[in-house]
Amino acid sequence: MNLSAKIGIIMGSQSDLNIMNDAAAVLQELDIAYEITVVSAHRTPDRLFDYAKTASARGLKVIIAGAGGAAHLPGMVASLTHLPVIGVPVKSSNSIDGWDSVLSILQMPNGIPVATVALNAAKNAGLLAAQILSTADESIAQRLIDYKTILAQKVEDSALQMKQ
Ligand code: RP5
Repeated sequence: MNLSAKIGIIMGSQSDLNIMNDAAAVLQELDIAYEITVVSAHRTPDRLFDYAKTASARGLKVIIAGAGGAAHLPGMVASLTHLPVIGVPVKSSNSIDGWDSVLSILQMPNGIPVATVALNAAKNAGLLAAQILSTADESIAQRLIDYKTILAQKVEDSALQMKQ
């Protein structure tokens, strides 16, 4: 456990790690402390309860939860904490083109929101989590501004190349 972690990244299975690593990578790039682990809603419900119930007291500010199939992990975590939860629908091997994961995470009933990113879009989940933290942290805000400046510069560079 990383006690200074501000963002918790969890996933339903180790098979989601390949996708969820994109969230970790962008947080590393932005120099934001995170913790990452596996918590299965249906295989380890007690672990899920413990993780979500202790998250805020452990210093986490945002939770990113990725899962595939009947992907109830993000919604269940959101039901157990007041922290913002970002859901990453993962296209698992038995999926119906990922729609199972997308709709399971996206279609939360009123009262328990999960901010859902696109299929397999763990990188955007990491960025969104950083943006939430940036509302109370000027240095993270500045790093996000720099990140976006670099993105824009890459487009300008490619436009220039096409012109030549
Ligand atoms: C979900 O089922 C996981 O989030 C994963 O995306 C999918 C398949 O899990 P494994 O059978 O590979 O463990 O619980």
